[in-house]
Amino acid sequence: MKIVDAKVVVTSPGRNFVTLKLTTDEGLTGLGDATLNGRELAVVSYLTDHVAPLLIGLDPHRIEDTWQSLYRGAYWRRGPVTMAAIAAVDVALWDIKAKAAGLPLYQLLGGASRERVGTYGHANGRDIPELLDSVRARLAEGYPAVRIQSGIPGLKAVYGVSDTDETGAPVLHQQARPLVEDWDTAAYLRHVPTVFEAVRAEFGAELPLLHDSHHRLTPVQAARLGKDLEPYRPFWLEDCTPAENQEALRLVRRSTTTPLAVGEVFNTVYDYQTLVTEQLIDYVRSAVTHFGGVTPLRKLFDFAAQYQIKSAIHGPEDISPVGMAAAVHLDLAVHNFGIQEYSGHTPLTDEVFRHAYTFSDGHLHPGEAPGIGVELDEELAAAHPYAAAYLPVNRLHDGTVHDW
Ligand code: CS2
Ligand code: MG
Repeated sequence: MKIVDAKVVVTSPGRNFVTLKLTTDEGLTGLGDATLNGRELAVVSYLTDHVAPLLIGLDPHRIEDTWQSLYRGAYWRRGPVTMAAIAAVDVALWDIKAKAAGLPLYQLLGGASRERVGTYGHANGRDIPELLDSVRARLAEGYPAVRIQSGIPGLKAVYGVSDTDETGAPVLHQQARPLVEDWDTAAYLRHVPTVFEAVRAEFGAELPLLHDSHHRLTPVQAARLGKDLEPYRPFWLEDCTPAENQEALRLVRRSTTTPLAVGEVFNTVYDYQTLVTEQLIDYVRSAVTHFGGVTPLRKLFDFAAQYQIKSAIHGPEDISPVGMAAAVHLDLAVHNFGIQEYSGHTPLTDEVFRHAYTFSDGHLHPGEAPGIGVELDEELAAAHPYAAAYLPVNRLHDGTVHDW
């Protein structure tokens, strides 16, 4: 079998998605997600101008060899653009291989290790009453766990809250320049424990509660928050401090027993080496789409398993249904599964990307369709062209730019 066509489809059914479609001489097709929120066109060019021509004529069954050739052959390694492009090729090849076998992908990854995949949803509120209503809405949808993000008194626009739709998913800012949000760490550190206090008082001690600090704290501030939240037993505190400096988590780890989740912005195993081998975290967060695909992410989970660390694949609405489908196959198969983030997508997105995975009673299942189980409606995709969109940027009151 040989690859005869490699096509990049960019569509925006409510937000931008980049999809790679590979076609073989036997008529089999494979899809891969290459969406990098806010920098989509960089990956489009990487794929279109530098990778697609190299794929024509290759044997699609040689997934490992193709992955190694794209990673090592580029010379310039790692980084979100490179690894999103490689991920799209990897997932499309797994899609083809599984279709050729007539099996759902998870069966090629060792088969099911569980009956279904547990998830968490996003609850957001500009204030605590609004957040409590959002938690109720997620519980009514069956989510067994909920991430809670709240507005901060004195701040106008805060991550995960300033622009969210009725499902709690952040609304895309289709604009020529990034929206500027404001930040005050001291106000945040004072407020978050009161948020947990209110949610625990309303929903009790057992509901798994997650929170995302979104890279905004120093290590000692993260240690402070981890300790302050211990009475509320969080399921995890996510991205508590920028973790490119992996050693920064040592201070946090020795200061608190609050479980830590890190890694949605990480794209190779080297970003985790110290975090995993020193057991500085409890969950690895990379998505199939940003980590180079199923092939390397499975290896990361096996590496993490040696240190009793679990998976928690990144799953907001800017991971396309193609990337989500690949994630759910991996979730069903790996032994050290932790939890799957799931925001869902707009109805139009689900029409563009018809998927076999299902979400019911707070759990996902990849379905039994051969491959990853996603069909792309290219005509409908073409009817919703790319629209420039940026992630917000964050500034302190004095105007200093801060992590968003
Ligand atoms: C967030 C993401 O889901 C999360 O944990 O960190 O929503 C993140 O803000 C977006 O994926 C950025 O594109
Ligand atoms: Mg996050």
